[in-house]
Amino acid sequence: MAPTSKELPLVAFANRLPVVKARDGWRAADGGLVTALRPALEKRGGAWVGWDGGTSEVPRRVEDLGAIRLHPVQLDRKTLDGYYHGFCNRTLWPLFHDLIEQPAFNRQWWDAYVEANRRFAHAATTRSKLLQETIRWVHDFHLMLLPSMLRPAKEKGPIAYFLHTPFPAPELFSRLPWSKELLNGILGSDLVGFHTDLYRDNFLRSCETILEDAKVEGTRVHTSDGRSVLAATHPISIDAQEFASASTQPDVERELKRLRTQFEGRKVLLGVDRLDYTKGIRHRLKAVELMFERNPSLRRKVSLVQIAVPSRDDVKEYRDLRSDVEGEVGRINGRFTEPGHPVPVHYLYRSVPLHRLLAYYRLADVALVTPLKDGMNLVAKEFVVAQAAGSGSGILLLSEFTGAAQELKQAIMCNPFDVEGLASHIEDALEIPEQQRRDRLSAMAGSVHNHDVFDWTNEMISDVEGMT
Ligand code: ADQ
Repeated sequence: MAPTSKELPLVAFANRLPVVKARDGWRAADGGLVTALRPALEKRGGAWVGWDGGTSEVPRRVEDLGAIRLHPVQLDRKTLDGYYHGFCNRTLWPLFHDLIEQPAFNRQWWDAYVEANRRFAHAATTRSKLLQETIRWVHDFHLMLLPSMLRPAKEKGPIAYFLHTPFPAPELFSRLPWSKELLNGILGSDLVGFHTDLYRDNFLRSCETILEDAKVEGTRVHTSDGRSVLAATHPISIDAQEFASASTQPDVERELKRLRTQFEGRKVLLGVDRLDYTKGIRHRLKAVELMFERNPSLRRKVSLVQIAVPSRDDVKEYRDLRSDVEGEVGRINGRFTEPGHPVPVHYLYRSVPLHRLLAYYRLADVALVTPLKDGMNLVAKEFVVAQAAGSGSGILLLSEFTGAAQELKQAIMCNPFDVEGLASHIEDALEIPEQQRRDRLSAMAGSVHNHDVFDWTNEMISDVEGMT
C-alpha cells in the first residue's frame, strides 16, 4: 500500500535483520520486533537495516515480508567480536541489569562499538532509497550512538529511539567510561522511548548529572545545539489477539492433552526464559528446592517445568549459568524423586515451537516469571493471554523487578532475591481459590488486550511524527 501524504515511510534499525535462512530459502524470522513493526512497515512502505548475521547472501526482499526492503550491514570478525560479544553482551548488558554480573570495560570493545554504529549509519546514508524523507526508528542498546550519527541528515525526517532493556540509575550508569558519549548518541533522536517511568527517569537523571551542557525540564532534554528531545514511557506488548487465537488451535489442544496425561495428578509450575543470568533461574530453582524440602507431601503432587532457550553460550558467565542450572536440576531430582514417580523438575534446554509453548502456558497452574531484572518480559504477557483464551485459571508469580510488574498488577508480586520468600509465595499461590485466580487472570489478560504491540508501535510513531 502506498503511504498517504502525511504518513512518512519507516526505516527500522536493529542489530539483526528480521530474516532467517531455512532449508527452502530465506523467510521472516519469528520474533516480537518483526511482529510489532511489520504492519507499519508494510502500510507506510519501508526498510530494515540490520547486521547480516555473517552471510553476504541476504536478499533485498523476502516473500513473506512483502515490500519491506532489507539493508544488510556487514561486520568483519574483529569488529563483531568487540562490538557484539564484548561491548554489548559483556559491558552494556550486565551494566543495564544492575550489575547482576560485573560488566567488563575494555577500550578495544568500545572502539569496535563506535565502528559498528558507524557502519549502520553508513548503510543508511549510502543507499539512495533511504534518503527520501522517512521516520528512522533505532532499536536497543546495540545502537545507542546511531541516532546522533544519523542526525546530520535531519531534514530527512524525525528520529526515534527505543531501549528494550532497563536504563540503570545514574549512580551505576556513570561508572561507564563512555557514559557521556552514549547519552549524546541517544540524544541525536527526537523521541526516546522506555518501557517504564523508572527507566525514563533514570535516563533523565543521567542526562542531568552527567552532561554539563544539557538542560532537563520535565521529560524533555534541551541539548547544547538547541534541540529538545522528548523522553517517553511506551511499554511494549504482544500481538494479543493472535496469541489468544493460536492458543486454542487444534495443534495446541492435541499437545495440551498429551501434557495433561503426562502430568496427571500433579500441579505444574512453569518457567520459560532465555538462559540468561538476569532471568533469576538459579534463585527460582533454589526456591523450588526449599519448597520441596519444607513440604514432603508436595514432592508427589507438584512438578516444575523449566524451558530454557540456549543463549550467548560463547560468554563464560552464560556457560557457568548453564552448568549451575543443570547441577541444581540434577540435585533437586536426586534428592526428591520418589521411586516409581516422575522427577519433580523437567528441564528442557532448547527453543520450543509455538504450539508447544502455548500448550505449556495453558497447562501451567503457576507461571514463575521471576527475573532479577528485566526490561519488560513478554513471557508474562503471553502466559496470561494464553491462559485466559483457554479458560484457564493459572496464577502469575511475577518479579517486582520486571517492567511487566508496572502493568500486570493482579499478579502475585515477589522479590526473587528473597529465596525463602519466593518459596512461600509458590506455596501460597498453589492454594489460591479458583474464583480469585480467574478474576486476577481476566483483569491481566484484559489489560494486555487493551494495549497490544500495535498500540505500542502506533504510539511511538505518532509521538515522533508529531514532532516534525
Ligand atoms: P528477552 O530478554 O529475550 O527480550 P522476553 O521479553 O521475555 O525476553 O522475550 C522472550 C521471547 O522469547 C518471548 O516471546 C518468548 O515466547 C520466547 N521464548 C522464551 N523461551 C522460549 C523457548 N524455550 N522456546 C521458544 N520461545 C521462547 C528483551 C528484553 C525484555 C523485553 C523484550 C522486548 O530483555 O525485557 O521484554 O526485549 O522489548
